Amino acid sequence: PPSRAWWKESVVYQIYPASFLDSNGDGLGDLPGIISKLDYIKSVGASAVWLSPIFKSPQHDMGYDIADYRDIHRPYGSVEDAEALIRGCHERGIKVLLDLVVNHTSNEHEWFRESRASKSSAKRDWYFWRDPKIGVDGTRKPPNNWASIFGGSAWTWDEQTGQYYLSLFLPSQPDLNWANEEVRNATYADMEFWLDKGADGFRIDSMNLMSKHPDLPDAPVTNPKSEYQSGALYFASGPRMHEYIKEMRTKVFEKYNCMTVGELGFTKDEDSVAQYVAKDRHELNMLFTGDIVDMDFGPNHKYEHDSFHVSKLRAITSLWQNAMPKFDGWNAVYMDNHDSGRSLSRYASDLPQHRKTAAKMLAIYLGTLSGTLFLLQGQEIGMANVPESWSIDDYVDVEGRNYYQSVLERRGAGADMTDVLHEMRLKARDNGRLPMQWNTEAHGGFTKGAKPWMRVNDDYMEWNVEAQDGDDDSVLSFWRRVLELRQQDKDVFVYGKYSLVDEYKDSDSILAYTMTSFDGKVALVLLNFSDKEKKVDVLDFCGWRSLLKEPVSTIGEKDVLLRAYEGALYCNW
Ligand code: ISL
Repeated sequence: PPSRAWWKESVVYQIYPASFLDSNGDGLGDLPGIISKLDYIKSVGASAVWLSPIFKSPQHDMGYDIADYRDIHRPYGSVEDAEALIRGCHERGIKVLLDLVVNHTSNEHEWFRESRASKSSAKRDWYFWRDPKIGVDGTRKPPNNWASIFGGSAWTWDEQTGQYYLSLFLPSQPDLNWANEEVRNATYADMEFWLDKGADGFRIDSMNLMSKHPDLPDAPVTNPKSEYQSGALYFASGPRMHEYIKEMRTKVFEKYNCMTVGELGFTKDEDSVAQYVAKDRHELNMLFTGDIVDMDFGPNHKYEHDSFHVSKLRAITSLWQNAMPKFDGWNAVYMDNHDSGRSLSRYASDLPQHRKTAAKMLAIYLGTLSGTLFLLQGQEIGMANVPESWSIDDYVDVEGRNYYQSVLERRGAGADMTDVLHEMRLKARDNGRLPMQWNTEAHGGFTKGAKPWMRVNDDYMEWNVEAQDGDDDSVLSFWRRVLELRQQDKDVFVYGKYSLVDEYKDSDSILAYTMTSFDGKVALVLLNFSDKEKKVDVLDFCGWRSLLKEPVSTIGEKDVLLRAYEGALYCNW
């Protein structure tokens, strides 16, 4: 039998607080709004929630720029509201994961204010301060050539003390210096503050960026078109990374029965991943590897064009499903989060004729894989990306807008930007952050106020929770059934052994695999990732039973007919 744990069996529902439900009409979601929907979340089949940052923040990056780890962003509520939320979850058997953003703080955090005050500040070393370089022409240059992940240099000039500070994301998100022991201990204390209030664990933001190469060397030129280069080689999974995680684990995690999931950008290979999650490493429970969300990112940049292909998904799925058992690691199974477009619109289809079928197919894919399952709010009702008709003014996220602006500057005012908007329509972070569509009232019932903080998707009249709740054929009802099956047969799905169906391992449209429990139960998963009807030969599986109502054709004959973007799930028990 597998080694079981509550955090392995959890279905985690990601809440994007700004966009979940506005209870007071100010246009922004809030904690009381979330509290009022806990029964709904439970009814979907979730057993945990992950809250994107709710802490005090000037919101230059939607709360991923924290000014006080022990206080709540006022428009979301108070510390008491957060406590009530945790209580409300626990009463329903729902665990609570908070977003731990400690690679950087906001520039409005007290630590940074002190650090910035003078070169001799006791907290100067809490961040990365460096003298400028002087160019051949005598001009001031950043200390190295690293690019910020959000565009421009990764260094911000500070006039007052005549030095630059490192900010891998926005200038308002200075990187903390984890090599400084005081920084680490202060952070641990803030973590315990929330664990003591009952939080059950953390999603750790940008986790592998916390150890930088001590010399901060220039990065090799990989993008000759750009003045600044990706410094990932020197700031991702750096030399002391594992030392920090082990320390965090002994000093904090082990004192609580808590769950940890690290966000792992840039690092994608099996050996490096094993170092974070192999059981005998005693580091983290699981990771979000970025590969599943960047299958259609361009070679140099997210918003450059590349196409999704089922072979990529098959390779990534097989890689992690097969890898984890080798070192007794654990998968985080997911496709969507707040940093990209929705998988339905990017990897399947949100066209009216396919949308419902495709959303159900993705539910089968996610719901049958081994690991801890993460859903993004709205995924359970088949929410889709913004429509093609939205203009740049409808997008609010800084990443996409910065990119658009940089291309516009390069091309010149008035240039045709259709191609850029098209890529944003697929991949912009706004897509994952759209307000929840609850019903057919104004703004999808997300807010009773006049103006939501960001535009609600145009399709809410048709695609909303209320319309799907009692409809047996809806995406929501389908997700509920899939999650029920997953719970009923954990040994097949959560803990099962994955194996590709040989005949389809090179197919350009079908992803087919089996999941097998330690005691011989087998489930067969067939997924059609093409917009054509496909006949799938299942001779070896004849006589098996369908676990779901769909597809219409049965497995009694030699072939199963899958409609465009249709999935099927069979079992031998
Ligand atoms: O969003 C990305 C690509 O579009 C990623 O590169 C992302 O920036 C990276 O995975 C880190 O993301 C996390 O930290 C950021 C924050 O903006 C993201 O929302 C968060 O998920 C800085 O805190």
